[in-house]
Amino acid sequence: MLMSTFVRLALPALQRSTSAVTCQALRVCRKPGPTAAPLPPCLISLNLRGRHTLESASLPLSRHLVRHVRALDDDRLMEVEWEDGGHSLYPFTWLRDNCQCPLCTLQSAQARTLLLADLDIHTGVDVVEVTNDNKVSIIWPDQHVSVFDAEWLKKRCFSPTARRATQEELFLNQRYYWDSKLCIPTADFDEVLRDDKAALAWLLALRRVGIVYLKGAPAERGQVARLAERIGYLRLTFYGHTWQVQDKPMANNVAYTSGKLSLHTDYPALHFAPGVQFLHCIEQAKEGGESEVVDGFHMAEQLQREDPEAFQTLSSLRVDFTDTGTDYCDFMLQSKNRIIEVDADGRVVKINYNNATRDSVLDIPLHQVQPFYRALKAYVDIMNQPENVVTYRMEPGDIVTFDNWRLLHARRSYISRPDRLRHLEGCYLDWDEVMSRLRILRKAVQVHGRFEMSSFKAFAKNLS
Ligand code: OGA
Ligand code: NM2
Ligand code: ZN
Ligand code: ZN
Repeated sequence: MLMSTFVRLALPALQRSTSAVTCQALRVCRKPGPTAAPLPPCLISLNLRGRHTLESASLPLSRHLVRHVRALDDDRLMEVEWEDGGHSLYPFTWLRDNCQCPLCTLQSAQARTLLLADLDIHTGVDVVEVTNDNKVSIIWPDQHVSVFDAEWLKKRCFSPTARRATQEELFLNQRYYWDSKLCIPTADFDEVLRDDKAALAWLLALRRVGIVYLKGAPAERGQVARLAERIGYLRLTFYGHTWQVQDKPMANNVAYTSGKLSLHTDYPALHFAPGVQFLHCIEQAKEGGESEVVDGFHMAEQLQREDPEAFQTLSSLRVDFTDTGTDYCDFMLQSKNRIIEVDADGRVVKINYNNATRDSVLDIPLHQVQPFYRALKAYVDIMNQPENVVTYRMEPGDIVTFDNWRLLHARRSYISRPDRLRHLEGCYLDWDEVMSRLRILRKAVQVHGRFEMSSFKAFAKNLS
C-alpha cells in the first residue's frame, strides 16, 4: 500500500498570524510525468494576492488601486484603469443591476432586492469618479448613487483571464491526475474534526486529488456522520442516511455480499449521483476485501487520446441504469446517464458507471449496441491496467473519503466469517455542501492564497 505519512509543513505566514501554529498538510507522493498538471497560473496569482494581503494587513482594501475611471458612453461601458496599468470594462447595465446600496440589496442576506422589472437595461450614467478611499462612485440619470469597492470590481472583471481566475477560485476545477504511483493523501481523523487548517487541507486534497484517507477514527458506527456534520449534512438515499456494507442474506445490492465489486461509481441509478462518498472500516475480513481505486477523469483522458471513437460513444450515448428493492423505504429507480459526462467545453465532469446496476433495457438503436460494448470495454480495459490502479487495505478505524463523480472504486471478494463480519459504514455528501464548507474554511484560515499554495507546492513536488 502506497500511502503517505503525515508531514508537518511549517507555514511561516500562518505562524505569523496565529502564533506558533504548524499546519499538518496532506501530502501526495509521486505523480507520473506525462499527466502531471503544471501548477496552474491562477494558483500562483492567488499566492501573490495572499502574500500581499499579509504584508498590508492594515490596508485590506488597497490591494488594487484605481488610477482612473471614465464612462464610454457610446458603448455604455465604464472603464477602470488600475494602478498597475491594467484596464477593466464593466457594462452600465451590469453596474446598475449590481448596485450594492441598501435600497438595491438586502444587506443581511447579501442578496439583490432590485427587481428586473425596475432595471433599465439601456441606462446611461451621469457621473463616474474615484473616491478618496479607492472606491468607484456612479451617479445614475435618476440621481441614484452606487459605490463599488475596488476589490469587488477587480474580482468581477470581464476579461477572459480574470473570469478564469475567479471561477477557479470559486470552484477549484483544476485537478491533479494520478495513476498507481499515487500515495493517497492521509490525515488524522480527530485533527480534521478539531482543526480548521487540517479540515481545509483535507477538503482541498479531496477536490484536487479526489481521495483522502483519514486514520484514527473509533472503530464503531456513527463516525462518517460526524465527519459529514463537520461539513454540513449528508445526502439521504434509499440506502439510508448512512449504510452498512456487510455480507447480508437476501442482499438488496451486490455491495452487501462478499463478492468482488469491479471498478464502479456509486449510484448511477440516480440522475444526480452523490458527489462525495465516505467509507469507514469498522471490521475488515481476514482474507480478501482489499480496496482499489482509479482516477476516472484521467482514464477518460487516456481513452480520448487512444480511442477517440470510444470516448465519443461513452460521452454521448445515454445508458439505462436501474435499482429496485427495499431499504430506507421501497424503491424502483430508473435513470439514463452518460458513462462519461462532459460539459459544454468538452471537459469531463462526471463518471456514471456501475456494471451491477446497468440496465438490461438499453435504449439505443440496434446498430449501436455492439459499438457501445466495444467502447465500454475499451474504457474498462484502460482502468483495469495495473499501472492505473491504486490498491490499499482498510483497517478498523480507517476512513476513505473520495470524489464519487471522478473515482471508480472496487473491492476484492472476501471470505465471510460470521464470527468476524466485515463491516464498513458509508455515507454520501454532495459537492455543493463540501465546496461550501471549503470556502468557509478558506476564509476562516484567511491567508488562503499562501495556504493553498503551500499545500499544492507539497503536492506538485511529489506529483511531477
Ligand atoms: C460499496 C462499495 C466497498 C467495499 O458498498 O458500494 O464499493 O470495500 N464497497 O466494500
Ligand atoms: N450502496 C453501497 O450503485 C450502487 O448501487 C452503489 C450503494 C449499497 C449504498 C452501492
Ligand atoms: Zn442602489
Ligand atoms: Zn461502491
